[in-house]
Amino acid sequence: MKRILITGALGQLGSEITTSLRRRYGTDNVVITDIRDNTGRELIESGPFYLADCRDGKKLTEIVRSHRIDTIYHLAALLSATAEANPLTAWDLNTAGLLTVLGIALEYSCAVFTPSSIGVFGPTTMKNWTPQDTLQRPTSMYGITKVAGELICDYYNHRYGVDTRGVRYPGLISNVTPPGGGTTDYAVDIYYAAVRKKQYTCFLKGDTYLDMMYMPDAVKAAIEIMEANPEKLRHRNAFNLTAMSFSPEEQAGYIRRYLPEFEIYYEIDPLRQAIANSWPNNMEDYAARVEWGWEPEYDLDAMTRDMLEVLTLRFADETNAGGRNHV
Ligand code: NAD
Ligand code: AKB
Repeated sequence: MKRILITGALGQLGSEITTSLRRRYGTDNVVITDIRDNTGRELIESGPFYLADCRDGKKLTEIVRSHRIDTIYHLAALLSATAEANPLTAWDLNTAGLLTVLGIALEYSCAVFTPSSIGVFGPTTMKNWTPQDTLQRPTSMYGITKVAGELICDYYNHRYGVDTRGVRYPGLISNVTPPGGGTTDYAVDIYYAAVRKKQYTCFLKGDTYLDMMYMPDAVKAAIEIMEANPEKLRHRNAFNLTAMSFSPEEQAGYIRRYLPEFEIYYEIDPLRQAIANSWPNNMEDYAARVEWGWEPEYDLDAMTRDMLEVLTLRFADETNAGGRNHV
């Protein structure tokens, strides 16, 4: 049975990974941490939780030792839009946090999952069917920290034998915890606005294509890659991973299949548009499929149907505050 530590556990990804991992490995075997405790009350109260900055090596070491942790899901990071507004904070958190975790993993023989992102690519990368191994010259601070993260994780693997693994997630869409300041946040917000107001004003242009994934698939990937046979993993940090690619206009079209009166408007945010323009339209994820059997379950239609169903139920009765868990 794995004994897991999660950093940044109350965020968009962490909150749903926590629920799934606790169901799979037992609540007491999944210790969660975050720098804040003003949200996620249910998660905090349902099992071991510590307030901890992921750069605080002493505190994390105490937790790893006392809970005999063997696997770390390191999720604490600043996302692309927030990172661009605070570049030096982002550099510090995204790189120093990871180095702290890797140092502890080396000392206590832990495996480490670190999510990378489509943000590792830049304007000189091939935009369509972006390959696994290709040019990575990102122009955003987020992307720079994520490329550094991929490289340092590989380094700890080949130099010290630490079992590091990671995926390049696309934009993640969910209905449990709101997104934390990324360029792809519009693809989540649009469903909430569609259900509550029947209209949405998008900050990206209507023809901006980006890779996306529904949260149940993202959680499945995080679990499957950490359970994969290590001998088969040639690309440890990190695997291209996608489930679908669409533009805001296309997503609005799918929403109209279920809510015909839905309208989309545009008010472009130049900062987030510039970041989106530098990312791939769509990636290929062949290496993940071959090396550990990756296969997504949700496409745009299935995700749209599920998001609208869950949110319609939730907002029909505002007292039903929790989200639905999928995995
Ligand atoms: P998020 O912003 O929703 O959550 C991050 C969490 O980290 C927050 O709960 C925050 O309080 C916590 N945190 C911030 N500073 C911290 C610190 N110093 N110490 C400990 N915790 C701290 O982000 P997310 O969407 O859950 O992303 C998780 C990981 O997945 C990140 O590495 C991100 O780059 C990656 N990722 C996310 C997406 C996406 O669309 N959500 C896509 C690609 C990659
Ligand atoms: C962001 O937009 O910053 C994230 C990501 C794709 O890494 N959602």
